[in-house]
Amino acid sequence: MFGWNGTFLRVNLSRNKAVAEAYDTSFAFNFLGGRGFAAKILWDQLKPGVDPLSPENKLVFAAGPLTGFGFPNSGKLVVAAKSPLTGGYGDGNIGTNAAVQMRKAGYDAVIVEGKAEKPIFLHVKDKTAEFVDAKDFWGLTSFDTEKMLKALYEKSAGIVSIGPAGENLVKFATVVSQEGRSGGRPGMGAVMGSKNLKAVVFEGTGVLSAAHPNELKELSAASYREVMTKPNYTFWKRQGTMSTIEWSQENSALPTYNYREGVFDEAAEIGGFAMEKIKVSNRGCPQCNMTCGNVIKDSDRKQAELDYENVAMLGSNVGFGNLGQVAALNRVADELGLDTISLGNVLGFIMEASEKKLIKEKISWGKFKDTRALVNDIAYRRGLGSVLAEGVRFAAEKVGGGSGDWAMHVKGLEISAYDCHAAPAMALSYGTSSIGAHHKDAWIIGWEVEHGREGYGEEKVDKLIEYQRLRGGVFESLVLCRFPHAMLGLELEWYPKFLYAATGMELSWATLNQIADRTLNLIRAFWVREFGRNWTKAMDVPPARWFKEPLRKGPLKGSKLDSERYDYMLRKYYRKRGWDERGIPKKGTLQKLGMPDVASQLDRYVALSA
Ligand code: PTT
Ligand code: SF4
Repeated sequence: MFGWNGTFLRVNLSRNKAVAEAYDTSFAFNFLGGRGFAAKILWDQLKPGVDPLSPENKLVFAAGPLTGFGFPNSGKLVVAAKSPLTGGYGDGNIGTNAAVQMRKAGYDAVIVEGKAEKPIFLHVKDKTAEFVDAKDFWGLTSFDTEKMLKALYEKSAGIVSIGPAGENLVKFATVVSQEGRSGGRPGMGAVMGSKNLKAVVFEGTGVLSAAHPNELKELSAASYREVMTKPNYTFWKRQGTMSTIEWSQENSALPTYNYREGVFDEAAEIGGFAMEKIKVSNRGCPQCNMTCGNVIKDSDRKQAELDYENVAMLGSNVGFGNLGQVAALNRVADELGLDTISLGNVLGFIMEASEKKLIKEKISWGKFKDTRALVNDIAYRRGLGSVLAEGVRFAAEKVGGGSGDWAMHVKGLEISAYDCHAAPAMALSYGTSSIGAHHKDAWIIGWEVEHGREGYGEEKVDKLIEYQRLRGGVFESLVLCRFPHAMLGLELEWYPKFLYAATGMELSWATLNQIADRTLNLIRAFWVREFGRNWTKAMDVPPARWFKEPLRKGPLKGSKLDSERYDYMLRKYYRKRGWDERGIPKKGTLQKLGMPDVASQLDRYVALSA
């Protein structure tokens, strides 16, 4: 095989054993890499119903067939497992040199199973894997862990680690790398913590083998140049994702006060232009010339990085109009290894609960010291922090008083930073995303704002499916950052050329889309297998707040979602996907995608429709 190494590393922490395993070409051709590999491994190798925080869960680090070849924006790694937050399939996509080093060490994926007897870190160097005592690391922040490991190994080593939140099994703990890349929103950091695995250090000295090395070199150089010619390139380097604050404000989509509103009075103070005034440098993932991490000095005079989601969730959604303070909360979350999106949600939720006097504690909007203390309490599971550490769905069950209506999640994963009172297609995107409410599979709100917000028609469903295939399927399985295409308009025709140069395979977009559908259907099958008879269509519906409480401010004042029309759109979506009225893939759909084995297994759990 060219492009793919054809090898996984299986690491059993209970037995201190690491074994290289070859996989066959059909696995590679059917699932590509990244999310595709992770979904297939978890489907095949996890017993249904395992406790996500038990040794039986498996944590998968998976790269793609282009990782390590030096194509634009290819320094990313998928980290996946059964999620302790949702109980379904979970993954995230981190920019990290660990991806490149893992591939150069000879592995396309590492499957971690079991549980170490005491805290360790794993050192993978080419063909060797070492299990190293991590007692001096346990308790450290992710930043300090990486610094200490950097001092022990080569500068080029790629490192992923967890902070105290992962150690303490906070359900939305992430895996962190390079002081500011953080991924695995649905608790991938907690799964790592449950295995007593503090960090993984990858060092690879191998050379990846490409089908057409000369063409690959030329393509790589040409595509980096092409990215730089795009009209929005200079502005992107100035603001990265931060200009979305102004965009969301203009379009009443900026989550504000726990998604009660879509506009924030102090949006200008936390927007892209305000950020530019205090920006000190750019930071980003490896192999990228778009470096979109905006580094500023935060209110503690420490360096922190700002992206849109973080600022919206720790800014407007919790009532903060001071960018330095937002950045400090963001940095603390990175150090502790907490997902900022879920964090902004649980904080917004508890501030609203306090305002409504549903809890005895006084936790007010926009109070920096109190909020920072609460963030630490979450990571260390102290007092109220321990309740919030379980996620917003659990917190609402505890708080009661009808708070479930404004616990902003889908399937247990907290909603990312787009208010959907007036965005039905985006609401459906959250409703049907592979991991719970996240925007990575389909950021359709941009298209929706351009083409009309009010409709619930078929064209929105078609567009959503197109986006999910491209982003949630192809980009997640190639494990390439979607931003060159999605934000700067790098043409899609580049990608099959990259694949041809690396693997020698000529894959059309029709084939890539079919691979995407296979992966997305397998993920849906995973969810259904986990929930069995408890699986319901209601799991694809966003929270009641967007249906019941209209926006009270801004240009779209009075807007809310219509539940009957949402249901109509959801049913259309199911039909187009080849799923039945419960949202479960039909037997024929799975068979057509080459997965008759999945169909017969799933049939035993929920009786599939033909
Ligand atoms: C992603 C999610 C996002 S999406 C953001 S900001 W965004 C938040 N970032 C966090 C952070 O930072 N620290 C923290 N403690 N928690 C955080 N939670 C949130 O996590 C990320 C970029 C961004 S910035 C986006 S949109 C794009 N996402 C991609 C994706 O999902 N797939 C893909 N193929 N390409 C992507 N490119 C962009 O990558 P998750 P990162 Mg993150 C500090 O990981 O779990 O997928 O959640 O990975 O390296 O930081 O890059 O406005
Ligand atoms: Fe990473 Fe941003 Fe570059 Fe994408 S554009 S690879 S998120 S730095």
